[in-house]
Amino acid sequence: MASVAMNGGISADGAQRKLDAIIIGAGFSGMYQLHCLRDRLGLNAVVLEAADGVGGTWYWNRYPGARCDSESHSYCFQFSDELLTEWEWSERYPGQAEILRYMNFVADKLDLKRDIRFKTRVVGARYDEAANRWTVTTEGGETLTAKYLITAVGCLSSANVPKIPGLETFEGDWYHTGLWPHEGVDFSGKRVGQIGTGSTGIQAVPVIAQTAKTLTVFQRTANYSVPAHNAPLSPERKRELKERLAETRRTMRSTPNGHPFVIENRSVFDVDDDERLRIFEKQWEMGGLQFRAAFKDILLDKKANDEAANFLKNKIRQIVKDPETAEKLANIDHPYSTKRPPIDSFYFDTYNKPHVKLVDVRSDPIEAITPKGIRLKSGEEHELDIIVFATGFDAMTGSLLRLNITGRGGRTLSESWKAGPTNYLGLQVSGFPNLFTITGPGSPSVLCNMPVPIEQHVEWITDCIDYMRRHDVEAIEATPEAMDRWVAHVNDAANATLMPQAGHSWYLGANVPGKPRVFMPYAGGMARYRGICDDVAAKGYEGFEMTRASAMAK
Ligand code: N01
Repeated sequence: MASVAMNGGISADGAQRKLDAIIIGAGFSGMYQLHCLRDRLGLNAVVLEAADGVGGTWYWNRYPGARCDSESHSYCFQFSDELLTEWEWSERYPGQAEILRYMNFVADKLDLKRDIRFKTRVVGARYDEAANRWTVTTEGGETLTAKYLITAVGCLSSANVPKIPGLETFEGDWYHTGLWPHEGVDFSGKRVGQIGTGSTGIQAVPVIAQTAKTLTVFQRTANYSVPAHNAPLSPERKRELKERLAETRRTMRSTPNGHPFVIENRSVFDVDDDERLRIFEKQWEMGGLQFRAAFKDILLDKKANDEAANFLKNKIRQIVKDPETAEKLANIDHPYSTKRPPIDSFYFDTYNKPHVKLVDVRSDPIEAITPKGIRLKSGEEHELDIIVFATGFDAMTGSLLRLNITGRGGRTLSESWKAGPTNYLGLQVSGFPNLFTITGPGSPSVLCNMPVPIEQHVEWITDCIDYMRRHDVEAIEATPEAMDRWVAHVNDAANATLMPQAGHSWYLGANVPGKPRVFMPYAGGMARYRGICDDVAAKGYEGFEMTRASAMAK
């Protein structure tokens, strides 16, 4: 053990200790990666985190209604029975504040915070070929160096505020859901406008409507949603979940999306119309993301998808009383679940409130933000006191590119990814030795219940570094050929589904003007992906070039 107290890579006397690994980000990924490298492998590792606390996405996303769409018993670390048994969730779906408490519980339990440097934003990382080390620069101008650089920056952490002319002239207040003020926002007596109806916007609308004087929702793309049916967990349910920990873990590891439910082994047209309706009704009553698990072909066959889509559109028409508003909400242009499917708590019902209004900005786009509010192309102006941007993220690549990473030969990651992200297994990019990207593009990540791919990635990276140390390997780097094969496989996996048909989804990068259109996550399923990664490791890290110490010295 070190004799001087360490804090985030700096010893008490201010000197920097020689680091083996720098991890960027203290969300689920960074916390577990630190635990694995430090406590399992005995490495000197530090986490650099921009925020002043752990939590990652749950630290920043404090918007009204922020809640996880994965069920609480599955939205947590599975690697430790102790953590699983000691922690108790209160609701079916965990709210933001409870998740943050959970993450602090884990960080304290594993004594992680002493090796996390908070309020330390990384602004650059450069690979030094001669030294085989990464030099990381922080916003405060410090530099730290380490052999391994591991990004744990999340897939949805680079907020996307659309460049609408006139925002700077707005006399009211505006907020992005992903950068929400910690002290909260008081909507009472205010005329609120919300742009965006993705998973976030759909969660925020019912809560903002509770206190706002008026709420105007600006909808560009209508969206499906299934009720979450969130509720406190009863003592019986809590007991049952504790008794079934091992079974839940097994299910989560065997399903394509890491959720604790299985996809039924039947097709939509295996059953007649009445039976299908009965099944959809049952799923609707059950609520949550498992709606899509009622049949195995909803994401594969357009006709099958139409059945689910029409059922959900009819639900909107039944819930929303004003037919014109109902039609705007049900006028959905993409197959169900080809964009991330939201779940909600009284989203559509909220439009029955007299002070809540829906504006279709597909037919009449937002032209400008004025000092008084939002003006549409037709000239119609909406006067507002507060604008909420629920406009999503520069997903999957945004948070990596803003780290300004430079690899071998001075080549930057943004140059390498000019035409879209390319890598091997979502984990490594050729030209960037010893850089690992947890849940990078090309990995299943966002198509899953996130803790599952995160744990798998972290464990794979840990095993890989352990292997390197035991085999005298100094550097690992994906080969260009392995990358090309993987990118082709990622494309094939996406094209085998209906997902690329949602042309404006953030899966394709289409929500950010100028971003290359590439289907980013791996749609082949988590269980299959895990098998591929295991196989690569079992074959001595096939597709990676390993440089031994003896070769380095030459
Ligand atoms: O972002 P989004 P999000 N003018 O990109 C609209 C995860 N999440 O923050 O579809 C007008 O999905 C945009 O319209 P369009 C989850 O993975 C998880 O809601 O581009 N509108 C869309 O309606 C989710 O998928 C949980 O036409 C504009 C909305 O803004 C991901 O986060 C909870 C616009 C953006 O939707 C992102 O969801 C919540 C413009 N200029 C979220 N620009 C969990 O449960 C954008 N829009 C863990």
